[in-house]
Amino acid sequence: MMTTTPWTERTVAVIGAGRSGVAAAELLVRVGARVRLTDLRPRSDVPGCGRLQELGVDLVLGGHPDSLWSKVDSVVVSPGIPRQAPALRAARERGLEMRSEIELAASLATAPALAVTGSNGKSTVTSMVGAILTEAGLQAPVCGNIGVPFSRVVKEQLDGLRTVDLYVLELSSFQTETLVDFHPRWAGVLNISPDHLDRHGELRAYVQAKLRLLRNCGDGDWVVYGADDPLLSAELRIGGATPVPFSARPIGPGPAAWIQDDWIHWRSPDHNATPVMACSQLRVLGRHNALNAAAATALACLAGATPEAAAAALGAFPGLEHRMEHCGMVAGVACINDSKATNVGATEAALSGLDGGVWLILGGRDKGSDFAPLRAILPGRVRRVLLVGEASGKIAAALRGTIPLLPCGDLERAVDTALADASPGDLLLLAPACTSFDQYEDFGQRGRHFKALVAARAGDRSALAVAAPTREE
Ligand code: UMA
Ligand code: ADP
Repeated sequence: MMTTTPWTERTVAVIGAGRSGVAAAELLVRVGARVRLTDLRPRSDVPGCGRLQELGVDLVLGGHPDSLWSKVDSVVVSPGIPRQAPALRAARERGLEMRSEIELAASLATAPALAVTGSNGKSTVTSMVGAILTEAGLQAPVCGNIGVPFSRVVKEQLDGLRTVDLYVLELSSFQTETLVDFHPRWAGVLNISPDHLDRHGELRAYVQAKLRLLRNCGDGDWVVYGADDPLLSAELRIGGATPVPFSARPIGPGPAAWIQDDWIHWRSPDHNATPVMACSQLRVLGRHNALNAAAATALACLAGATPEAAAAALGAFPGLEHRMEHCGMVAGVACINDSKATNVGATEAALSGLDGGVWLILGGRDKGSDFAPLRAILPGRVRRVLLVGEASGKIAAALRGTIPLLPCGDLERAVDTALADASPGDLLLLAPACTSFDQYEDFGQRGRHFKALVAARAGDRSALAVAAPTREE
């Protein structure tokens, strides 16, 4: 049965036919809107066109012609489209109401939302929260930036294919920067370190974009935040919501999660402090992941889980692919795939938990980052930096004079160079502080390539004969 919604009978232009745009178009059809879906990409590059047309979606592909706007009432925008894009400028000039895909889904959602943002750890924490809430017996689909569009989950709910107690959303800065009415009952802001400056321009705009998540939070809402992050603590404005810090040290007196003597602790809003689990029981690697587990415990317990459910789910949580993923040993050298470390903060976190003997692969496509902060963390931990991809020159300029830098060009040469000289007990770490888009489709493809290179070399040092690249210094 079709219920009338604010979108019913309206003509809506959906900009971008990627995952979000397609899910938004399908949701809009479901609630009785007339949908025009447009993308710069030609029809041959947009999968599923036949199905969309069968649903009645009008496709305008290969560009955004003026005819696109005829009779349009509202516009729904995909997160990957920057504010300055000509299509959005054209919509603004016509005075059209614009909403993000997240706002569209939220306007039709029927359960409360728990939303997580931050520069690093979002996917890990949202997945942990989802696992804890599932353990606690709640229907809590994990969606958003993690890869499953919010609109798809809301449509499945309207179709009667799933029930939802609460949505667990990962939101990127591309998704928070355009929020208007979205109102999470539980918000998590994990940390803020520079990222996506190629899109947001300056750090201030990036920070403001992230903190927009909290604009509608007030009485009765909860804001879980990383209390050890100086930038976040300085900029955070919580208003009437209840602040719930998480920290690597005991913190209080109100509700909080913290780590003490290598245990995760939780103090509930009614002042019950509980030791939840030992960090050594976590399967994920690194101190940052223990903090992620503390943040997830706070969010999930506020949303209805028990500390026991948190301990059970976190003790079984295997970690996500491409995040500090132990992917094999080659002649005593442990290989770790952290391909998702696409900014400097993530690389720092990866290194901060390691003591020494690291062969670090850095590089790829630069996002307007300052690599100089890595200078402080390399000495004593990293033996050699192996440089790959477009950003090699910029990184070399930023790190020169710290430790030896070896320009390798691509991942295969970097892996072989490291494994040829590394000693048993050393560690080969792909945590590149850059995106993969110069050489790969995405971080997943880069991580899988790294794992394949490691697997092919496991146990076979004779296969490592490579010409050593020129030493940078
Ligand atoms: N396009 C136009 N006109 C323009 C500009 C772009 O038509 O002027 C088109 C592009 O050709 C593309 C579409 O618009 O087809 C934009 O799609 P999109 O980039 O918004 O990508 P989606 O496939 O919809 O995926 C998005 C998120 N992508 C981005 O934010 C870049 C996915 O996050 C998310 O999983 C998905 O929605 C579901 O919610 C990915 C990501 O890389 C994982 N996120 C960034 C990150 O994590 O760092 C922010
Ligand atoms: P996001 O979804 O925010 O990109 P992920 O969980 O996918 O976060 O992790 C992205 C990268 O950040 C990985 O390299 C991971 O090892 C690293 N990371 C995870 N949690 C943290 C954290 N709390 N602080 C810093 N880096 C982190």
